[in-house]
Amino acid sequence: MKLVLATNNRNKIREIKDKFSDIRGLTLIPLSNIPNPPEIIEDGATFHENAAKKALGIARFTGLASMADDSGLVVDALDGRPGILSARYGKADATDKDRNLMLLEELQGIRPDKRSARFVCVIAFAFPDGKCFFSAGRCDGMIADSMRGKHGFGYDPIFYLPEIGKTMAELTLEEKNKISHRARALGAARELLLSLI
Ligand code: ITT
Repeated sequence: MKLVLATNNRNKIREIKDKFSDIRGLTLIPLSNIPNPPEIIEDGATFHENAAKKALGIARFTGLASMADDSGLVVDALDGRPGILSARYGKADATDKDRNLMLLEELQGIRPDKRSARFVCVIAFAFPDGKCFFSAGRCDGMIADSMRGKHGFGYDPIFYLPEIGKTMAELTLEEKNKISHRARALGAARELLLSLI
């Protein structure tokens, strides 16, 4: 079975490949291998809506099954921000580091017990006929008071896991892929994939 990964985020692709590489009979096709894919506007109101838009848009365009990931960081003290806007939080030309520093600034003076946050990931599988299936995962933690760690991407350096005593960016890919929101969502998605192959 061929499955197009409807994402432009190379870090997501790495994590997905690491999780699915052992599935026999599954060929993962990165979006970069598809000539002139349509631009998908992520204007949905939820992670589910945006994941479905990305997966359906690419499934219809390629005529192949497609999988998309919509994910983000939900911070309780910020009423859920950045949430679905995680990739675009802050200034238009902001880097991951800029976004992390901005969040730390926004949470300055907030006590540790009020710094709870979670990563959320929704995976959508879509088919050219318009059928769409979802799986979701979350990972709970808190916002650290500084950036730590060199692995991962996005908000990993400021996402602290109290039970492990490290930020997500201090975990190797293998360690992150045991506990992350994406790993959990992919675990459920895997069952669906296996039933389709
Ligand atoms: P695609 O839409 O092409 O998949 P994207 O990066 O724009 O790529 P999203 O719209 O789903 O993806 O935004 C997800 C953002 O949430 C991502 O850019 C990070 O800032 C953050 N994020 C998601 N998962 C993360 C993770 O595992 N670690 C750190 N940050 C993460």
